[in-house]
Amino acid sequence: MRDGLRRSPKQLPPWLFYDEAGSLLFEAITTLPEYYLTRMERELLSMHAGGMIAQAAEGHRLRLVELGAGSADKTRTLLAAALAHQGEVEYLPVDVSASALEVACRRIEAELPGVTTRPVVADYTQGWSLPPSDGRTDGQPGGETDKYATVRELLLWIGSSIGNFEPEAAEALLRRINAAMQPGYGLLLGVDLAPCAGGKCVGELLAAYDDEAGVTARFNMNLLVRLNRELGADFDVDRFAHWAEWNARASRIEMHLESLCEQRVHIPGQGEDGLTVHFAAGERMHTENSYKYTLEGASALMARAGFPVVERWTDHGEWFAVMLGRKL
Ligand code: AVI
Repeated sequence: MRDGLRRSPKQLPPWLFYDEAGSLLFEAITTLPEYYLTRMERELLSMHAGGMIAQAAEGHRLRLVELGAGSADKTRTLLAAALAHQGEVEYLPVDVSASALEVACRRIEAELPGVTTRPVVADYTQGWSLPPSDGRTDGQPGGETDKYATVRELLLWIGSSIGNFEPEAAEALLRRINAAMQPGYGLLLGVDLAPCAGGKCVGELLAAYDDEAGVTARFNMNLLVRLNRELGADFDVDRFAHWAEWNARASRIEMHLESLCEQRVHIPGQGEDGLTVHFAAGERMHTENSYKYTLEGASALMARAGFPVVERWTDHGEWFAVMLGRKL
């Protein structure tokens, strides 16, 4: 954070958004009329869950691993389809928040008997290790009553979370994951698509990041509230404003916090850590990128990371896509 505030232009890392208040605000964002991403992805998952699971399984038993599972709300349709496919399902949600995982797992096990949850508390950008499969290790028969000979993993990275990574970082992460996977394992990726003729327009995209009710603005400003509370900084939140813009060249939505006047902010700390930051009037501090891909761009990225696309599902206007890749 201090490093980012010393840079020009200033920037803060987007993972800072997700303290308790920020996570609640994000949940609220996902229900906004303008934030089509969650709604469209949920629709695609519920319409095609059976096909997604069948394509990923190719006649094998699946175990589902989800990166950044959070409340795992949209995952339930996939889990239900996996239950229909194989009777029992192992589900391994990976998330930094132990409490979010606990709530999600309890709810899933209550609602979907036959699903065994095995939460993995980890920051998935830093690597993680999965517990071995539940008595049905890779390549081993699952027992006399098991009609599936082997277990395959399907990695879920949904919610357009890939968009918050620099494309090179996303590719590097997927490559690392791919290296630890067996041939035949799958990746199901949720991708928000770039504006295009016949698809969403820039105005519709921007509205998703600058909603009427101001929830995204509160989400963005919560960064300052958090720095005040946790580091004793003295940001005056009334002197900053939420700013969202479409960067067509980089194909990303950028969120910023704009200083409404010339001001100084102090962040206390020992020695070098203490910091007084000067903001010019109108100066913007960059807080988040949300990259939007073309279908071709997303397919190419997946292929470069070792997951050539075997099928993709989109809405008629191609606003959002869910893509299935498979390690060869
Ligand atoms: C979590 N992530 C996919 C969201 C997005 O759309 O990039 C975060 C977000 N930022 C503002 N609104 C939602």
